[in-house]
Amino acid sequence: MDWKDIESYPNDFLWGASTSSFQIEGAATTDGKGLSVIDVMEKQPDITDFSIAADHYHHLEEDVALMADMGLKVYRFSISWTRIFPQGNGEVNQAGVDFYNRLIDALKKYQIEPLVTIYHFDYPQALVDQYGGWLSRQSITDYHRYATFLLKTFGDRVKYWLTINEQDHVIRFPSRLGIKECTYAEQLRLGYQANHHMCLATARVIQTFHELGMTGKIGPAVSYSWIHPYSANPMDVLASKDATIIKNNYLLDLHCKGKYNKVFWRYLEERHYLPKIEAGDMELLRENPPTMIGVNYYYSETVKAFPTSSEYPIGYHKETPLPTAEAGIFEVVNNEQLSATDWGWEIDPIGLRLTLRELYDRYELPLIITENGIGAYDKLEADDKIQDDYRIDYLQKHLQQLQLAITEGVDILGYCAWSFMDLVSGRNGMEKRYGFVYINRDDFDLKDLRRVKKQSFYWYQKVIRSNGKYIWRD
Ligand code: BGP
Repeated sequence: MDWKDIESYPNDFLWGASTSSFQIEGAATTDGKGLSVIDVMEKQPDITDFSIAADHYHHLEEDVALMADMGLKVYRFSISWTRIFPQGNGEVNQAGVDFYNRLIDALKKYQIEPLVTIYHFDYPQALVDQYGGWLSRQSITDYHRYATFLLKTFGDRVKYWLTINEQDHVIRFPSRLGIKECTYAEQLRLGYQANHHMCLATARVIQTFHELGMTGKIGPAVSYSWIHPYSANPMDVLASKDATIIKNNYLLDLHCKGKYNKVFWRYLEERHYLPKIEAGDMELLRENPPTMIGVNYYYSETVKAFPTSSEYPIGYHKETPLPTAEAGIFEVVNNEQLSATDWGWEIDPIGLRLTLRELYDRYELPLIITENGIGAYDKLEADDKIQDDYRIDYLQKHLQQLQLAITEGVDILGYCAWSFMDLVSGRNGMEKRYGFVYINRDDFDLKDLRRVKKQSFYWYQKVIRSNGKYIWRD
């Protein structure tokens, strides 16, 4: 497509960046905060835990001033459920409410729109202890109570809400679900039941959002990796279609269409993963779809057909947390056309555009990119410079494809890069950095936690100031 044909970013486009509470805040037990499943996770010997993270809890004003300096129009952050309700469903902890009031007020002072994730992995451990957390239907009531409290308390200043972050990841990581010691198949059976409860919990909160007369937008943040067929062999194409349903679309079909996709249902049935559905569940889902979809996109995947055999019967899968091979359906393979990050995530900006087009065609809801970025081993040079050209390159190419998707008619509200500042990676500690702002600490050496702007900070500042025009400069 020729430059003259590309539509500009809309004037009200929300240029932003993201974080999540447990990955930046630290202060894990400060001012009355209760324990989350993240706080009680078994410690990994070679990476840090989340107890201090970027110590944002004690750097709030400084961090928001940096956001303002960068020119952010929107900041996506999550609220720590156990700062608000330490026991998940008991008394309110006023100190937690005060902290988020300070954050939201500081953002508003600089005209930065808050985009709030209600729950991003850090589920209250007390609810797991009380009744098994998301595995029980009781979880729907408690999530609804917590979320309603947030809507009523912060809704005068917050327009944009994300209900649950990446629930497909929650169900696949035993620690995030609070499950210990069970087989992979049992984990998935329980996980799909939890998934059903999370969809119902989301629908109830969306219902309440409307009942309260809130005028902003609300929806889930889903992880989505575009899935290419390895070849033009129709078997590979079929594998990519099936993998797209089983890994991605099943969830948005539930949220947005209020139904279990047929291919997905058969998949669950054949493997004995079917969830228990009660009367009224599907109506609740159908009647309360989201009004926007948050999209977390980092990489694409490429799959081949994986026929069953006596060695690999139905039900066989590689025991990786995120599915990489399922007998009878698909197997993830390397894509020689693409380069990858140091952690093997294949970099595919066109995959982002394909994803946005697919989601908009299928669900016809406004989209917001809630995560997109590159994890890397950034190096702090002696003169306090961090030359992260690879990050600029990654973001630039993705933003170009995003603009092409807008040109092609996709309704995109905004773009939040992951992440505003360095944070503790979900699975790789401090060495895998994502931020525009460097946090001066390592896994086991806290140093001075100094904030240092990376090259990408200055680059993104120019992108925002030019409303996107700068992404076309070499
Ligand atoms: C998403 C999560 C984020 C973040 C990101 C990067 O799945 O929503 O919380 O962690 O992935 O992943 P990682 O930190 O494992 O590289």
